[in-house]
Amino acid sequence: KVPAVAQPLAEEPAEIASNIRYHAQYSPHFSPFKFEPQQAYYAAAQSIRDRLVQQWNETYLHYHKVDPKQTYYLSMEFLQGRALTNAIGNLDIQGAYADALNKLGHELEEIVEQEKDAALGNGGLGRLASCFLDSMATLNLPAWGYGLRYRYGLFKQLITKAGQEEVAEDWLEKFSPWEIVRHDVVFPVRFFGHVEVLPTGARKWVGGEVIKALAYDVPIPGYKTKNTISLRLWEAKAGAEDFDLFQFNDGQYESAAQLHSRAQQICAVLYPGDATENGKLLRLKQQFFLCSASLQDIICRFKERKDGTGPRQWSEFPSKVAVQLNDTHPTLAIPELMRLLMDEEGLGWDEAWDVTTRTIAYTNHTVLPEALEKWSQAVMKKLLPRHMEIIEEIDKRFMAMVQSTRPDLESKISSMRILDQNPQKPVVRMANLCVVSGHTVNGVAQLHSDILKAELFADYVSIWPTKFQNKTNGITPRRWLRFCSPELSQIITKWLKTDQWVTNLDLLADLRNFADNADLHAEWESAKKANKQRLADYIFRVTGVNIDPNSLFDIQVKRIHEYKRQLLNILGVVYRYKKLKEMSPEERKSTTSRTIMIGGKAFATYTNAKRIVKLVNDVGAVVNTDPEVNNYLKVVFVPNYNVSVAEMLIPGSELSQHISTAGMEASGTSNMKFALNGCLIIGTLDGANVEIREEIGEENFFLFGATADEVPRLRKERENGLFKPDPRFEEAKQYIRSGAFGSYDYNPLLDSLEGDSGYGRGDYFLVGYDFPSYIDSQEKVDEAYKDRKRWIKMSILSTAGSGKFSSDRTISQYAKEIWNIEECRVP
Ligand code: DL6
Repeated sequence: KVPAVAQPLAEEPAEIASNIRYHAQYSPHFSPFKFEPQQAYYAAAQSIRDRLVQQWNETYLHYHKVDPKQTYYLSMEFLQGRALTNAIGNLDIQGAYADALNKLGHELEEIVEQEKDAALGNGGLGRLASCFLDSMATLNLPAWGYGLRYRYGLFKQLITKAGQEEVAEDWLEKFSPWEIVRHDVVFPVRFFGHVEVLPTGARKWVGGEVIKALAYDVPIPGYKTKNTISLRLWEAKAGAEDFDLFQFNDGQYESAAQLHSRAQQICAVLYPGDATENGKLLRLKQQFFLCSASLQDIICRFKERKDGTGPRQWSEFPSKVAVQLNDTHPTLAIPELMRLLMDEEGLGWDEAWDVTTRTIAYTNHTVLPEALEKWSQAVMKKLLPRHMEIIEEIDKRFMAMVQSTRPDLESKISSMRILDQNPQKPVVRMANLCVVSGHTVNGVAQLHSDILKAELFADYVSIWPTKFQNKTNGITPRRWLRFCSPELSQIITKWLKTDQWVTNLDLLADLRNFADNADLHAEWESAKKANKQRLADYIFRVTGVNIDPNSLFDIQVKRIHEYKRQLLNILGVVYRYKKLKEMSPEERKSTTSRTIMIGGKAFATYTNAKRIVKLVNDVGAVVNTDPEVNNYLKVVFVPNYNVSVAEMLIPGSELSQHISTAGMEASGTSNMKFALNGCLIIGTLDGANVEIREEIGEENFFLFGATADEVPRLRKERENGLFKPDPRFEEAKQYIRSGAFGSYDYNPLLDSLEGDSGYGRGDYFLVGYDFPSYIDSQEKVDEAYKDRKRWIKMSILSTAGSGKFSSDRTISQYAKEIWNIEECRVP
């Protein structure tokens, strides 16, 4: 029995203001005598949360009644960013809240800045999951996100003389007003222990340690719809019964609360360092914790929504439940679902396998070998003995199936197996487990999906040709245009005579009709200017560097990785700087002034990535203080890149760099955000760049570099000493080696472009090979920028061609082609 819900909520600014005041006064979090921006933020957020809770309740009551098939998106990462602007935007109450805050003596713009980013993810994969939630809600799809409530999310990046330093980012320092703890949603999750055979012959996992998973719901409102779905985050807890009062009173404080401290470790941080065995074990624990709690919850919901005709049949499960694994991180959902069905619900192997394989689908997000998860069989056996048995059985049955039906694959079996029996290091290959057990496997851009089928999963394709699909990634147009660039949005709405593009992004194509219109050009340029000025002010605030809003704003922001080639960018900058130095003052005046901004976090133990961060900072320190050139070139490292910083950078960008070695970036999604905001792209034929270029027109894309199918041959040639470097490449490296940017020893970093890159071969990422075409392409950028009319037209056409990259399109395809779910709109 659920009590009636809908209470009328304040609509008028005066009523909203009084509701905010109510929260400021009665909220237990702050003393009621202050109403500074921070208190105003928390009070406003709580007032907005009331609305979200109401919509959430209505949504779930409705789902309960209709009992549709639902999708559960399991992800170890959700990069949510800030919630306030998004919530009032989606609820369509932005104006009323701005006015209400005004009445209380505050500006909305200042209030939203008080919110800390919820950074429960690393980069593209986590942000994609968050964009997907926004689209699922907006499309009224019955869906849930499941993740972990990390105490500390992605680290905060400080830039010091030494380069990048990491400190814990305390997003829950005070509290998060966006989550609702559900004390009635708690599941036990077991670790370690052993397997017992019951008299019936059934197997049962017993003993070990049992930690509680407690649910926190973050409501996710759709855009201008009542549907509000949930991101359910699990926190690990131990109970009072696990606290040894006797030991505590005996002064043994630590051992008295051992399980409490072990529970705390599980959700302490996103990505614990996994260089040690302990670190690996903890990461595996996290993954299992997510899978087990989520599946128990899903099964509970499945059972509770019976139609009155008696208990549900398990064979119905796949027609009510779709589980999507976001990469291999939640792979343990497969053996856990098998275990729950067999050991807890009493199904036989065949029935459980049928249910599991019709329920689970897997998205691959990378072809990088080091990112394809493999877990030691020994660790798995120790932590999850029953799951290891199940995995062994899946492996055994898979082998038998291949041997009996496909003798031609005999020589491939050892690499296709789930268990890698290498005697030195026997591991479980998680991607193989997903491919064998999932009904669908998808890549995240056409090129990436083609590579998966042709290379990584080629042998499986011959067994299951229809299992493999492509779902090109997308981004939510709400956060990534409508809310982050209100100026440009207004212009688009004005010229298209509708704001329907916010939920039907294909409508942007009609902007092509006005691509030469001088009035649109003037408005477009003025919106861009305003965004550039806002960005320049921000850069000055966070770095102290003054940048010229009339210069070309050129941005590369993403995780720092050698395959993403920030090193190519900065070598290009060094080359540009050297050429500027060699020019006469008159010659310099005819160049295109540029401000190059690079931002991103390097994984804490990734040495070369950290050296790249340091190099960008060192180059900036020299260039920005060189009076000969600093009117023509500035180089800024944007610290602590996160979702909120992206929302500031992207609207103000004019050129963005997506320059990975072809074949290595699965998709990229920032390329879509930049293009949508009218920013031109310089890039390789990699990931979603390929499709972006097709959509916006090749004449509007600055292309360079080797193609994916050329890469293996070029690497071979390089290994065989057949590569002849361009003199400009040598010149740039030499300039750094000469100490032009300080005394830090960059030789090991530069040597990676020549000798051993750590991947066993020199310049594995082909920076040297692509350098000359990159420089040539950058010269074309400089020329194009001088022709304002041409540039603005290209910018408009970039936005006009971005319709395909809405996550609404991506999610509609998942819904139809993988999940088989339908809209379930709250009346
Ligand atoms: O699909 C989202 C995102 C892609 O856009 C990036 O190209 C890709 O690198 C990223 N993949 C990962 C995988 N990491 N692991 N494991 O983050 O996914």
